[in-house]
Amino acid sequence: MTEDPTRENTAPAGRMTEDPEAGDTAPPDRVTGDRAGGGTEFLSGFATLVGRPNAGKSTLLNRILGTKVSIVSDKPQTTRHRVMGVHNRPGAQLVFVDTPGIHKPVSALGRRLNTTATDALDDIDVPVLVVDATAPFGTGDRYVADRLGQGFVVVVTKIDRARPAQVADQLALTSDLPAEAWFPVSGVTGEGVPELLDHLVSRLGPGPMYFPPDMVTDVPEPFRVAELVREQLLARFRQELPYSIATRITEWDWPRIGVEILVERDSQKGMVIGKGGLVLKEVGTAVRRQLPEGAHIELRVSVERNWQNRADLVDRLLDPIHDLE
Ligand SMILES: Nc1nc2c(ncn2[C@@H]2O[C@H](COP(=O)(O)OP(=O)(O)OP(=O)(O)O)[C@@H](O)[C@H]2O)c(=O)[nH]1
Ligand SMILES: [Mg+2]
Repeated sequence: MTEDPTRENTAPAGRMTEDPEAGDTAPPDRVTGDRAGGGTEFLSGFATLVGRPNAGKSTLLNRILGTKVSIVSDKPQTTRHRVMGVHNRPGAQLVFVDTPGIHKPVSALGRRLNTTATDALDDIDVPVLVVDATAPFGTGDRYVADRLGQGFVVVVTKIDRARPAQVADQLALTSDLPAEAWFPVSGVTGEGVPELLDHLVSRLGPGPMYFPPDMVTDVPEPFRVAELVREQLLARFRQELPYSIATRITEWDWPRIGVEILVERDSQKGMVIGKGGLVLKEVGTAVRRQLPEGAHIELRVSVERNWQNRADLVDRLLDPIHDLE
């Protein structure tokens, strides 16, 4: 680590639901770390996954953690928040931060996603540039790389799907970047992930245990459920509809969970409901399967016209548990 990870502002905001522009968010509670045996200092730090939309950041994070904390889809701009995931080792804690893909924005929503991603790079120990092995390294990737300073890590992912020559090309195309290490990996098979983790852990400096050892993510459960609903919808629709969808929790009284799905037009509302409510039914079933037994999910669809172009609404709608607070 190049910087002192114990300083107060090292930790990104403790809750990813807070306004990323607020700047005064509190770090996660710190738990005094058990010192590793023999008086060795506890090691900790943050690694932020950044890259173009769809590069494979969230898939990689889920693979590292062995559990789904960040939703995934084949549509760009799936991740809309900063999501933290914790990797613990004896005597060390490495906190990963997943971010929205950085892109050329065409809406207030897109601008907000970029801000969330670039803010997450402040005070981070190791930025990890995630590059898709199956999409040529281009100006979009270089734009992200230019924001990272020096000493970052390049991860070329999806190697299970790329030809060896494609992987070699990506490594060659990124070789002039001021990075410290390069790792070909697959977020699907896990190939290359242990080597990446060993490297990141080796770069940790002395620091506190930011999260208790049994805490895998900072994502609150209601937030996760809203995201799981959005993930199911992303899997079912193409073109512009995925960008028009926001989800929010309207009731959280286990086992009763109310989720509102927001779209931008009446025609989209019909599509999301489906013939005879079929789409909603399938979405509810698929989400319920990922929750503890007994969950009762009620889905409702509303229209919030043109919300992704209205900065005031974007701020509110991007916080799926806004109404619970
Ligand atoms: N075959 C293969 N597919 C992958 C791999 N990593 C990601 N994918 C697929 O690539 C698509 C995008 O993955 P995500 O993890 O959502 O990408 P992301 O970078 O988080 O995307 P945004 O959140 O939109 O920025 C999904 O369809 C994934 O299943 C991989 O290692 N191998
Ligand atoms: Mg993502």
